[in-house]
Amino acid sequence: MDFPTKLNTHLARIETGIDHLLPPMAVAGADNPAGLGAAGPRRIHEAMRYSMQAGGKRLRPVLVLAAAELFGAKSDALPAAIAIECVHTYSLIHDDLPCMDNDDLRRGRPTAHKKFDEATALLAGDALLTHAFALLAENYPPALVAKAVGELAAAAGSAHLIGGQMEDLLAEKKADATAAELEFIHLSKTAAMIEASLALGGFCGGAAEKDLDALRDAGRHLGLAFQIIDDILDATADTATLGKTAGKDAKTGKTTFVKLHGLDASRRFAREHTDAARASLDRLPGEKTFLTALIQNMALRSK
Ligand code: GRG
Repeated sequence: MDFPTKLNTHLARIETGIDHLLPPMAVAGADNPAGLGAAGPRRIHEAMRYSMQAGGKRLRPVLVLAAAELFGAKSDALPAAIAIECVHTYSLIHDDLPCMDNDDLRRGRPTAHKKFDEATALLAGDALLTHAFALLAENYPPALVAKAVGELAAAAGSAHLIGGQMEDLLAEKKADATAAELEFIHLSKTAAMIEASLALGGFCGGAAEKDLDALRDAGRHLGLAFQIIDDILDATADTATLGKTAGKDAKTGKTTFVKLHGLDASRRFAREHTDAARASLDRLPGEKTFLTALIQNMALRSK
């Protein structure tokens, strides 16, 4: 199967998975104005679905499915793929809130707090984070649950995603963030979740420890390349293409790869990390054509 066909197959599975694996929306009627019932409270489920079903590249869930396939996917990787997309989407909803990045546009749509209100957006993010762990707990055997929950909790917790976001917010307030500080932020905020996506796929596939190491290395390099390219696109692409506000980093004076190193060096760093990610994949068994092409595709992306 060629790359676009395979990618579209994964994407279609992910969209169906999101629809089936998120809490359903109860139908509100005259005798049930809040939409309470078997499906539960309507507004919070609507807000969770609004942000999850707004599109997005679905990089993290595709990585879960593709990594699991490398090893023959002993367990269905779809719930794990949706779980990581839930955590990713929660982080975007919270990042867009007025107390953080205060953004109006995400995935080409009004952000969750603009569409609903701040409290609903906060709760939708909380609910997606919680739901991710329920998906893992409910869909896998105990030994896999323990590994997957530990992996996702570590990537999303205070040492990585949340810690990276905290340091990012602190760095915004000072003009002289260093290259080392910036790399820590990118490793924590961006690369950890991408690394965890490949590791979760590896768990579902039953990967050996040495193969998990190679997957993690590939994820870390892909994550760094991905974030550097995100910085480059923020500086060079337009809002309509990105589906989120472009040029924000320069406007807020934020320290980014582009600000610290310039565009040419940033492009070189992105290429080096992309190459390193591909080299890590080469250490793995199995059919790696799709994952290799995905990494290349991310390096060339325009949004
Ligand atoms: C609020 C806990 C908390 C964390 C927020 C994800 C995040 C941390 C902030 C969003 C802003 C940002 C630049 C994050 C770096 C990671 C990144 C590039 C996220 C966007 O991921 P994409 O491009 O988004 O994969 P889509 O919408 O395509 O899924």
